[in-house]
Amino acid sequence: MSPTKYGLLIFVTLLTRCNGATTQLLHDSDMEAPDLNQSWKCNAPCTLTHSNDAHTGKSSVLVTNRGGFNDGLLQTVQLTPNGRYNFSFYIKLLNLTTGNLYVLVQAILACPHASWTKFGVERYTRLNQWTKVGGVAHLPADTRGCFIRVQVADLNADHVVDDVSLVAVPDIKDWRAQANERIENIRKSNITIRYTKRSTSLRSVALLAKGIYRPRL
Ligand SMILES: *[C@@H]1O[C@H](CO)[C@@H](O)[C@H](O)[C@H]1NC(C)=O
Ligand SMILES: *[C@@H]1O[C@H](CO)[C@@H](O)[C@H](O)[C@H]1NC(C)=O
Ligand SMILES: *[C@@H]1O[C@H](CO)[C@@H](O)[C@H](O)[C@H]1NC(C)=O
Ligand SMILES: *[C@@H]1O[C@H](CO)[C@@H](O)[C@H](O)[C@H]1NC(C)=O
Ligand SMILES: [Ca+2]
Repeated sequence: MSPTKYGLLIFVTLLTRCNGATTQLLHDSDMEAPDLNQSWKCNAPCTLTHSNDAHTGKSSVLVTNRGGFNDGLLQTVQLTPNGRYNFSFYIKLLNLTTGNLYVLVQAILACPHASWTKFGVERYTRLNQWTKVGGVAHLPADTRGCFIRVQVADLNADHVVDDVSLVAVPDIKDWRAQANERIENIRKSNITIRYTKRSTSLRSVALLAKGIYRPRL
């Protein structure tokens, strides 16, 4: 590496650090490391291999031969009890059980001493397109032995996964103040309601006006 490039790398690294709160907690989160098996594991039977069908970079992980509904890609993690985290990944389904058009995909944290934490659910994940699954969730009080998991509800749905991310999200301490401010702003601003035949329920329109309800487009 040239000195200039090296300097730039340090600069970018420092910049990322100073920006804070975005430290990636997963190992090999982009599936580019030569030895996939060092960071990623299967929950019970399944086979993990590199695929060049990548979301970013050169490779992703191909998950095949899954032995059960809950089996699939996992990585063990050490997290703060009751913490707030963002867990997400990109998935592309390569096949489905014949007759199925879509499948439920979930971003889950499983801890042996607590119930599952759901970070994201994509009920209608379709074939052959990269789909992002995940979001922010609160952790249980006991986070010993937890692992993040990519859960695909069709046993025959082989898939590739890339750009898995787990980061801590700071707690919003003054949430009440922020909520009040938001309510004030909504109350004082003019509202434009566009009524179409598709907005069937008056309740939806009312919630839409309040900025609470967002229609699925
Ligand atoms: C990882 O393990 C799988 C078996 O689960 C094997 O097929 C694959 O070659 C291994 N990959 C590496 C890089 O060792
Ligand atoms: C969670 O992280 C993903 C990946 O970095 C990002 O795209 C997404 O916007 C984040 N979600 C929230 C709610 O912060
Ligand atoms: C999914 O595709 C893989 C290879 O691409 C194949 O081995 C497997 O049998 C297929 N499964 C189904 C249910 O079609
Ligand atoms: C709301 O609409 C009224 C009437 O058109 C206008 O006088 C007022 O300035 C608007 N207020 C805002 C905050 O845009
Ligand atoms: Ca990648």
